Amino acid sequence: MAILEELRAAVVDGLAKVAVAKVSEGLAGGIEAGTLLREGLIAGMAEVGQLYEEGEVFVPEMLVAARAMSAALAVLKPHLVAEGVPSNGRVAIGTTQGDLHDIGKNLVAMMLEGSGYEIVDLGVDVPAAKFIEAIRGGANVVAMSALLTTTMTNMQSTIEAIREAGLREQVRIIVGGAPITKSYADEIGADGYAEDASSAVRLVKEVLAA
Ligand code: B1M
Repeated sequence: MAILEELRAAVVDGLAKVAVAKVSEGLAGGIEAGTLLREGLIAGMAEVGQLYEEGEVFVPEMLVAARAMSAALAVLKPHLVAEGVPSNGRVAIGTTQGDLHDIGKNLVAMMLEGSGYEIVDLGVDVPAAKFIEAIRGGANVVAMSALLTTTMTNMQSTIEAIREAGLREQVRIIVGGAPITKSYADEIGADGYAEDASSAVRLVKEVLAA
């Protein structure tokens, strides 16, 4: 369908107004919200993720694409709810306590949202208690971001607090951010590490399937 292809292309090219218009056009033309989500928005973000991994686009293009996706998703959301399109899972995401960097975290959240996950964005400077509250509220995945060597250690104390609260078995915990490595994630007992936003989408799918 031409409209789905145009919607996908609008996301890839980061054209928010076009993406919004295509979603409205699609809905008016009787295309189901779930189809617009999967074959337009998610397909577009998947392509952007692929282009990023191949070095064909960089963070600015990815941010612009994610914003176009978010703008279109805002129009689509009430229709998705009405159609009862199931969420792939609920992800509580936040930057660890003491850390105010949120550009990367927002990018990860937008990519996940575009891939069909429900996002509980806890913001920046998030204490362990807030992650715990989100798990009690039904989050299946906790995604923590840290950009400072001084705040990455709070990932470990958060995991510890989740364990002490007796909730470790019911949630998958993944981590990312510039100073984080796979070996650090293993050392602190996280379930996974993602280097960038597109691999975070793959990782969430993997940990939920495990
Ligand atoms: Co700050 N800062 N900063 N800063 N800042 C860094 C991180 C730094 C490396 C700069 C430097 O010195 N070269 C340095 C950290 C040094 C260190 O700890 N080793 C630093 C410092 C020191 C500081 C302050 C302490 C400076 C000061 O006040 N003296 C201060 C700390 C404030 C605080 O947090 N308490 C500070 C403040 C700030 C600003 C507020 C000015 C601003 C943040 C604005 C904002 O976020 N709203 C800022 C910025 C912009 C940066 C740099 C320049 C850029 C960060 C960024 O947004 N990158 C950064 C230098 C750098 O990284 N080159 C720097 C783009 C973003 C898309 O990438 O966040 O890495 P990134 O996210 C990626 C991946 O890491 C991954 O996916 C994303 C997309 O691909 N990812 C995840 C991220 N989170 C993930 C979570 C996941 C999975 C993947 O979940 C599973």
